[in-house]
Amino acid sequence: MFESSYLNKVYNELLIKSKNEPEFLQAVEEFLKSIDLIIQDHPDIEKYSIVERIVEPERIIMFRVPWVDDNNEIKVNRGFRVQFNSAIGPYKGGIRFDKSVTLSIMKFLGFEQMFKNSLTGLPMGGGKGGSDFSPTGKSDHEIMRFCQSFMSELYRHIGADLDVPAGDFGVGAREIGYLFGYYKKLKNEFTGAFTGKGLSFGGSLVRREATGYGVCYFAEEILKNIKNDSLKGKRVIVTGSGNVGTYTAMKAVELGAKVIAMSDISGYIYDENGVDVNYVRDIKEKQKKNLDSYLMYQPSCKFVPDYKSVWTIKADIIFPCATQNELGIEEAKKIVANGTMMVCEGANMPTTIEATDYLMDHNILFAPGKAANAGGVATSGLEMSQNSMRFSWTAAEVDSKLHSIMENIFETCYNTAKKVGKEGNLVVGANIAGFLKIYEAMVAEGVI
Ligand code: NDP
Ligand code: 2IT
Repeated sequence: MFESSYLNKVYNELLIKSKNEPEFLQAVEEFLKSIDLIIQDHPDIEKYSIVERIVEPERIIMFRVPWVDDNNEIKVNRGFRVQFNSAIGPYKGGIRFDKSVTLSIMKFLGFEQMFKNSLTGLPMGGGKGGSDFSPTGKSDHEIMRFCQSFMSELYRHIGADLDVPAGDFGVGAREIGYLFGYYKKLKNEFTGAFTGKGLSFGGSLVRREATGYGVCYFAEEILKNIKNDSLKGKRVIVTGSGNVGTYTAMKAVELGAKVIAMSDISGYIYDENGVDVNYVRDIKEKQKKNLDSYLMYQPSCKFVPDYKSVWTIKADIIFPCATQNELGIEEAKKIVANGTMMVCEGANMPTTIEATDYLMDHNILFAPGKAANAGGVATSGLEMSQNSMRFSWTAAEVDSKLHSIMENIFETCYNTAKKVGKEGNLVVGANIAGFLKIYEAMVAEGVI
């Protein structure tokens, strides 16, 4: 599979050890395809068994999360925290609540997070956590009781200098409030052991918007540097209307693009005149409804109750911001046939390996999530700095730091790809650049 016999050996062993972890194996395979290009020039990678070590999480915590629902019935979920790698800083990464959560999904997310965090240039290691609990349809009290039970175990494994969780799919402001509140009570101290906090208790301005804003800043860098172009006037599709999708859509509009379609689990809305992205945010954040309710606001818009068919719409740029593997080979073929210019990932690993190769083979500009969506965790890093300093930056200050971090990530990925003879291949650039810093730290820190 790989040119390097060392990588083949390590990956074949992992195939056996992690045979029930398809998402994790997918993330590792995609990463190793890039590392294959530099392995000959870096004999220390094999000498120090870096790949064997980097694919093995430093620690995995799995725990029971019992809670009582509104009917007084006892429910049990499974909780996870994967502390993947702390070579360059404390473990850092979000918490996901969704019924699909498995150890494989936690490990793939923790693995990706490690390289993403390295790319930000900030001192953060990689981790991820979550539970197979779905907040959808639960009352506020049920969610609070669940979060408290989850934290009653997790609190002993996290801390401002140890492991700093944040939100992810299914974990937004409400959940973070309940999780942080209980952490604070159990530890009996107020420290920045969580990011994405509310503004009244240590959160950073622009953290809520940061992932989506960063996705657009990254897309702008690609267009500017590779095509001498910009988002202005581009017709855009955004999949997923959660935290990442909503703020990607809002920033895209601010930068002059027209968002013609957005999706959620209930289906997609399509309007050639442009979707009112502020109203979509209102539906999802305040009304907590499905996108079909957009029709009441704008009856001329089209609603299709099948999120999968959103890929048939013709657009210049697609931002997949929903979930892993939402864009497979069939979707990629439609995207190419539609003459799309760029796919810029807002979600983590939304594109399968086959689809990624197909898109890039057909000259579609492709931005991998671990680079394009790094603005969220980068701003989490800025929140950690502000908490340590007991100080807050203004929105303009945070936004400008976020903007320059995204510019730097683009430049790093672009230059790294060029150096290994793959100019324009940002997947290779992101994987290699993210890895090299961790590798150097792992060699320096010894066999641990
Ligand atoms: P949210 O829970 O806020 O939103 C997820 C959205 O996706 C919801 O609108 C949901 O619909 C929708 N959805 C779920 N599955 C599908 C699907 N197959 N097709 C279309 N829509 C779908 O999550 P986030 O926005 O936080 O996360 C989205 C992705 O971005 C994840 O991959 C996450 O790991 C990644 N990410 C998140 C970051 C963050 O800071 N939050 C940072 C970097 C990456 P409905 O509303 O109907 O449930
Ligand atoms: O995937 C991600 O980068 C996130 N969910 C954000 C992590 C963070 O710690 O802010």
